[in-house]
Amino acid sequence: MDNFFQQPPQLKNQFTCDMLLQNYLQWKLPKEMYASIHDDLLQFGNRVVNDILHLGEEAENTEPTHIAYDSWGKRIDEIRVSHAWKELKNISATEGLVAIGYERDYQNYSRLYQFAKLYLFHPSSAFFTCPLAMTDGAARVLEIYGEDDFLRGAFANLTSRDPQKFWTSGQWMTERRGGSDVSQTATTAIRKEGKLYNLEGTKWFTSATTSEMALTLARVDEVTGSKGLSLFMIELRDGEQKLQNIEVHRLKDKLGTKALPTAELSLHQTPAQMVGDLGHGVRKIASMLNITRLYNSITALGHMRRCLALAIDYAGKRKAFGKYLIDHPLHYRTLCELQTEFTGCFHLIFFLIELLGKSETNTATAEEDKLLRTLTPIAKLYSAKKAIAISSETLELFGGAGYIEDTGLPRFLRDAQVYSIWEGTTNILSLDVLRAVDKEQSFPLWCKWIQGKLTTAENAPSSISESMQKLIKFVSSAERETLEVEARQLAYSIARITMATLMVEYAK
Ligand code: MFK
Ligand code: FAD
Repeated sequence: MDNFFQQPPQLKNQFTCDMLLQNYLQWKLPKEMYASIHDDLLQFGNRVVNDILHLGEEAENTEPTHIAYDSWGKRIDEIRVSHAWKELKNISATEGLVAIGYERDYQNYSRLYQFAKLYLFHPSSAFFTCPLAMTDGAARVLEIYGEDDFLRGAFANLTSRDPQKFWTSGQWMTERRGGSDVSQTATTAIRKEGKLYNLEGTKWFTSATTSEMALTLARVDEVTGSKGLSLFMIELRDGEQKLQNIEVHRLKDKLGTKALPTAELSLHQTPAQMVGDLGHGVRKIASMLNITRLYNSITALGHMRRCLALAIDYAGKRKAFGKYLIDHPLHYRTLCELQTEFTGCFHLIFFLIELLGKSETNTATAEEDKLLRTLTPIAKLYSAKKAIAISSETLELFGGAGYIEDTGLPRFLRDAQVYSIWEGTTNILSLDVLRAVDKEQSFPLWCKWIQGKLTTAENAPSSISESMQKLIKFVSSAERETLEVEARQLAYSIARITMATLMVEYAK
């Protein structure tokens, strides 16, 4: 009888074994700040492979359920989630996963610290980062537009470290008529008094429906299109924790993100408060979108890193043809190529987080604000596609085991597919790049910025400048219609040139 059993891949402290993260933070952060957050990251890197990982697995194995009626036939629309999912919420509060970004103890560097933790947290969290993304986005909207005590109170809840006070938020934009084309929103708002309204309509995808609040869009009058939409805040439950005039139809049966409840629901004269003035709801909710799109990027990045960490560990344990996989040049090269793709995304995403921190503390230049606006959809769309590709490739690096459910590996592939769909599909974000380029005149500015970096770097390969020249030639001569058809390729090219330039700068 064959008594051979393969050693499974193992995860070590995710902070200490991530040299790129450590070196990057040491490079970017003031010395005393790095020293001050080091122990927290060390401790958190350990938690994400111990208690948090176990909670994430428990949450995945205990899917949320929708209880429409109680035993006596009364409509209750309760959404039951696992103990583990609730515990992940408490941990998110105490670890400051949203709070760090708003306490701003480290001024413009606070976002780098917060997102480093999110990057570590995500692949163990069963997508608890989804409610955190929407919570952070809602906090940013309320920080900008929350002009009264009620909205300021909600902001305090969203950014609290106290599990008893901590709220999460939903982001209800998608309706049956359109998720990309939000201008087709059919939900209406009838004014009661002042800024208080009742909403009537159906929302087709609402994730994290156990959240305490949501931001949503509705139409107050007959003005069509997206400019006629206003932004509203709904407090979902009353004092007895019952949904306030909200009917849940069902939970979606999804390819992945199994622990995350995503519901279809209707609003029936649901009380809501207008956020900001009447109209221009899309412009206002864009502040949320730009945050959630950066969350999408950092979570896709954490996802890629976890796949690679497992595949690299396994390559040092599995033998074939007389030696470890890692010692086979072709297997090693495959890993190196994936690691390079990941490293490029790492630099692009962390660069944008640095800019976000500067922008929110009013220390960014006008040029940096425009770069942040233009590169955010690019980072989201590019990292989403890379997360899918790297999940697929790393599964293959485990051979047959990568296809077998109880190894936990197939989940990476199922989950990865969502990054390119929610928070704006690849094509919609490619068109958003054109929107930003038009509005901010940011293409020449980006070219100048890249050229400035390449001039100061002696080690820059000439291929980056050559790609730039080709792109400049194309953009300056293309008709508008051509630019739209090529928007995806344009976004990919900008992503690749930016990543290569940032990597050259880092290697200096
Ligand atoms: C785990 C991590 C991730 C967690 C995920 C959480 C769960 C998933 C939740 C969701 O999926 S929520 C739903 C997400 N939905 C989308 O992302 C919608 C995708 N569609 C778009 O983004 C469309 O491009 C858009 C709805 C914005 C098109 O709307 P419009 O109104 O037809 O566009 P228009 O007229 O160009 O823009 C209106 C205004 O908004 C303009 O400003 P002005 O009024 O000043 O001219 C635009 O410049 C502005 N705007 C649009 N996008 C912007 C923006 N401003 C800043 N940043 C942006 N990204
Ligand atoms: P459509 O808009 O119908 O798009 C279909 C296809 O057409 C896409 O490939 C798109 O790229 C393409 N397309 C559309 N317009 C154009 C164009 N002009 N040019 C080129 N191509 C175009 N939404 C929320 O509001 N809140 C949530 O909490 C939420 N949670 C979600 C959770 C999950 C797991 C998923 C999968 C989705 C969730 N969504 C949520 C919905 C998500 O944001 C939408 O599905 C997404 O924005 C796309 O909208 P749609 O499904 O209506 O597709």
